[in-house]
Amino acid sequence: MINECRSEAYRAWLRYEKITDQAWLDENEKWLKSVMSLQESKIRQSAIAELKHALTALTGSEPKVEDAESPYQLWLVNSQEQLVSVDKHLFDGLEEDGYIIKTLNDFDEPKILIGANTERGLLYGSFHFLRIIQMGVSLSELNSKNNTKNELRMLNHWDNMDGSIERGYAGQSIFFENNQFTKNLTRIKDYARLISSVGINAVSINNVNVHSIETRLLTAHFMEDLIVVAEIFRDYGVQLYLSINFASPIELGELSTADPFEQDVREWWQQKVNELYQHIPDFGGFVVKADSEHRPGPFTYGRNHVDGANMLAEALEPHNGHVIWRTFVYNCLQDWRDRQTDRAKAAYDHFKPLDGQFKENVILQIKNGPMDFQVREANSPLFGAMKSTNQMLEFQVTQEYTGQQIDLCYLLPQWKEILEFDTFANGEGTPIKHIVDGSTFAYAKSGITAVVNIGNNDNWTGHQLAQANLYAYGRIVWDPNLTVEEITDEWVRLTFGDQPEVIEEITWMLLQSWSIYENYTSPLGVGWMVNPHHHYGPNVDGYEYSVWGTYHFADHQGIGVDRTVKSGTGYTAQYFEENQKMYESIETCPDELLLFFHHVPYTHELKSGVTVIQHIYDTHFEGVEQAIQLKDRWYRLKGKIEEEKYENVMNRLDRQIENARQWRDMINTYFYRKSGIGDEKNRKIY
Ligand code: GCW
Repeated sequence: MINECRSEAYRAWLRYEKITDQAWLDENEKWLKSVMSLQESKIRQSAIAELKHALTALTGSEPKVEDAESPYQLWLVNSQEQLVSVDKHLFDGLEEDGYIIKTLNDFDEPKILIGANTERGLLYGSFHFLRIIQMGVSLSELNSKNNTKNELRMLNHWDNMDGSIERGYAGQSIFFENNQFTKNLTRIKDYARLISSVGINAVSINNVNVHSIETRLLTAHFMEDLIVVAEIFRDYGVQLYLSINFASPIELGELSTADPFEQDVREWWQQKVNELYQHIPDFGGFVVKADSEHRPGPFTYGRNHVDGANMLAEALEPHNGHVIWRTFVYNCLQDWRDRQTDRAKAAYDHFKPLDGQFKENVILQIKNGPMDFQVREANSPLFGAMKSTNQMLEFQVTQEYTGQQIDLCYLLPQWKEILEFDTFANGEGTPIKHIVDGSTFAYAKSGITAVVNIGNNDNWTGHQLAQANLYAYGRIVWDPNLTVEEITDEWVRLTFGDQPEVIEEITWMLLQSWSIYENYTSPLGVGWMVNPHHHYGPNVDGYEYSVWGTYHFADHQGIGVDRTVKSGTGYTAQYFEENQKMYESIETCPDELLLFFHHVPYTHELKSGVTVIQHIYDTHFEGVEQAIQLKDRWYRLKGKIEEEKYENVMNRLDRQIENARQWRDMINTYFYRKSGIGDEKNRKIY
């Protein structure tokens, strides 16, 4: 049963508004009255439940579900099934999760086929079919084959068992409260539906910072709960993973060491893993943050990442489980006086030399940038740098550094840029998307993951429009070749319906929002300048004299981090030659990353002809104007969209404008005072 009586906002992009286009219904409704399916797998039941629920809502009448042919049906067919009337060649070229949606016009009373090799494929095909309907496409000539590019399409939750969420901006955890699992399983099921509708097939449910209570997730104490949650996800084709504490054997009081070279320790993990798989045979594996930001790891015992990861991999291997080992490893106790240590270099320096030594079932999880999910930073040079080690990409959907779901910041354009970035790892034309989909170096397993942005707020994401980030993430990971425009258009229509003005305004707002946010925050790729700890709002020197390795080095003459080989930290050398050259020289380094790679005088002229200092002033004044424009645009939608959604966004836009003003004035004032150079346009600076 699918929850029907929830708010519009809760239903997100699965709201299935009644179709009012009578001409479309006259032509197509005949296919929406009967679903034929011969099998009864759990995943199939999820697909059928969705179709029933959605078609009822969309057309006003409930379709029959039948196991025999009748005119004009919707057919769900797995290629394994013996269904004589379907030509088996139609399935040619379909991969594991792929599906075909085709109008079978050689029948007198044509059918629509949703076909796949797996039950999961049928579920994805069903969700896609429902999207097609809502996009107003005629059903009479459908013919599309759709394979995903990424095997692993994952979400990481940073949820703690006390119910809090690290970097969560949409309420509390939907999994945990008071150091227990929640009793609200319906919400988890609705979440499983939501994410499987965009193709997500794996989730880790607890924070990568595994504290003491979460360490016990591996014990019998929580096994029953894990089994239940795994089952809810399984019915939607989603595999369950856990983040683990490398020091578990010690913290659970069972051993005195966690040294991966100790036989006791290895056996301990094997036994834990065996127990888990006894109860959850399709368990995905472990996500591991080790020797990173004070988390325990193999370094304590003089071992390295290979030793640590391979020990866990050995335990998981017999069960087809995976170790997802994070590369977010750097010195978080840096001396700010030391200008040679460069946090951006750390992941590459730690991991590149280990290429080829990890077991087949280890995947390195690499953040998109070498620093930490800034509004703009360079792409990690690790992508493609390890030919013989499985790699996956980590994005951040939760808006830690991009407005915390108070400010609007639609991240799809950023992700698209990153995925298309040419690494030159295998010559020209080796974009990051082709590294992490495994095609360039034939990785055994790879894909994309992201820190998710949901919590138990009624609308899931705090900011109504932040739902777009979750939707877009799933869709771009399914197929990185989709365009920003296509995905955005889908989300807007599914969530807000098809009034042209509504579509136009919201699309504009989403597509401008990343650049607006960048305009009023830290300039030209230098990053940070945020308030320490919570990371919202401006504080130019908040991290300047800290241990975190996150500096801008502004003085009275200039600003930026010199990461060149010639005169700086030498970071540029981590890229393949073409990119190395591009970033090394001020002439060819793209302006938007200028201060990430170079320290320049305020008077340095950008390619636009404007000086750095003037650019800072211009973008910060403009950013506030643009934030106000966002509000003006939204105001035009009053009365045209559902009240609760309207108010939610309006309220946040007011806070965004306030935040933007704060950024503008602090940044402009700071740099005016540092540089002594005034604004050419004489605007108000304090
Ligand atoms: O972005 C930083 C966050 C930490 C986070 C860490 C990580 C889970 O500020 O809150 O810890 O990265 O990715 O491990």
